[in-house]
Amino acid sequence: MSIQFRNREQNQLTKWIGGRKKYTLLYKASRDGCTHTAFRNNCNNKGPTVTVLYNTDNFMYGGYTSASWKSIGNYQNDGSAFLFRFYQNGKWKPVRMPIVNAQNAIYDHPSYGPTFGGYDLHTFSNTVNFDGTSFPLNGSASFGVSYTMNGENYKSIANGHLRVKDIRVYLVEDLAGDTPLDGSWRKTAKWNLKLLNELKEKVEKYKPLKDLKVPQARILLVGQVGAGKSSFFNTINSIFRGYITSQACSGNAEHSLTTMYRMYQIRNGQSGTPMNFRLHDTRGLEADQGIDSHEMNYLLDGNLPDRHQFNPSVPISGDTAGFVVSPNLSDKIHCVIFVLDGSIVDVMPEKVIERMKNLQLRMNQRGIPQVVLLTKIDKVCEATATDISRVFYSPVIQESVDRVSQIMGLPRSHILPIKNYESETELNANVNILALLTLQQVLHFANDYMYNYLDQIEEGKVRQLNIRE
Ligand SMILES: Nc1nc2c(ncn2[C@@H]2O[C@H](COP(=O)(O)OP(=O)(O)O)[C@@H](O)[C@H]2O)c(=O)[nH]1
Ligand SMILES: [Mg+2]
Repeated sequence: MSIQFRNREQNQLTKWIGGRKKYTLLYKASRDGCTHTAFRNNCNNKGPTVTVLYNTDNFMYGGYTSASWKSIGNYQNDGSAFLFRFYQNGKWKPVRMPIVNAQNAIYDHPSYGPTFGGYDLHTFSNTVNFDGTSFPLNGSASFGVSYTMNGENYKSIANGHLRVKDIRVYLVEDLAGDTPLDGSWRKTAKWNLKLLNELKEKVEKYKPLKDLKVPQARILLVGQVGAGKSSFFNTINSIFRGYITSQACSGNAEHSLTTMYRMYQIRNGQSGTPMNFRLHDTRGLEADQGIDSHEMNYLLDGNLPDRHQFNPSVPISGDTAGFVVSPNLSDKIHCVIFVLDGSIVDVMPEKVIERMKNLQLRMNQRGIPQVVLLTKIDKVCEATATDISRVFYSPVIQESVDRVSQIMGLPRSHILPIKNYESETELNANVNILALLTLQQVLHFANDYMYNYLDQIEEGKVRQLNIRE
């Protein structure tokens, strides 16, 4: 038995859970570290998850919960939770152990790893170091407290110890809701001029939450040079201008064409007044240069001014020209868009992925929602190139979306395929619809972040502290 989570295991789980399911890796101890912070940063507030332990004697087992991990410091109720075993001594021996005391389905403590029941299975607390061959987990297993064991015990499930090669947590999502009957893999309203006008109007009327006195949602674009960050701004800008513009320089260049931080406004076509969101265009992110976590902290917290000149040889500090010393919520980033070139996601360098993961950590620490803009889909699927409205019917694009969702550990609904204007001289209704669907989605996520912030204010929990590492 190798360390994996393939069709056999996935199909078995789906049978136990019911319906049609899709699994996305959120957390991997061997990659992210066996620490409560890594687990919490990657898995809190994501939805139903399955935790899988790979023990050193080739026992593979774990637990499923439909409750979202949240660090509430208490038990969570979940009548559909269960523990399970896939392999015993490397042999396929699937067994499911259902919850009996639903009140105590999981114990959701901020300094704990995944913990099921009245400590039926407590994986670890705080930090466990890799000892060269395994993670000797510091949790405990009192199987049979909140779950029925169906004749199984600690020995038959885990060989009586908690030494594991890895712990993985996967997001469990519904496939059915995402697969409309007409053959498309993502449901949208019918694409026509009515939809286009409705979308435009919604974006024009968009307002961030009133109570927070945030005049504009701030959306940060992050990605490799040439991924299409500047082109996305140009595309949105063109839609509202009513003709193709290229205000933000775009093009192919070895290094980043964008060396200046720009907080682009988009003006409402009719009145010419700026709309209530800004797209922040940054310099590129490369394997060994470009935007790093240090810079990212300042970007996310709103410390850097519009037109800040990125200078790799001078690290950002309080002395940086125009440095915003005490930014408030309206200066901060409310949603991040990772821009990935859809035509090369298969060959994205490992180092770039690693860097993005690092940046994600900064965003997760702040609870900032993230989406992926998958650009250049016209280069991925010919049918879509000739008719952009085919995008959600294209199996190739669906596959790319799945893969990126795995790589980034984000739900598939956060992966948004797009075609930017690049060589066109005239607007196209379907290109506009897709771009506006995407923008609308992003604005929803920005609002989610602000709602969360509002909740925290009401609970008196907002710490004015900026997170720095
Ligand atoms: N075919 C195609 N080309 C695109 C698309 N988006 C951007 N491009 C091209 O990709 C190149 C890099 O885009 P740019 O916006 O400058 O990338 P940035 O470095 O992320 O700002 C330009 O030549 C664009 O015309 C797209 O959706 N389809
Ligand atoms: Mg650019």
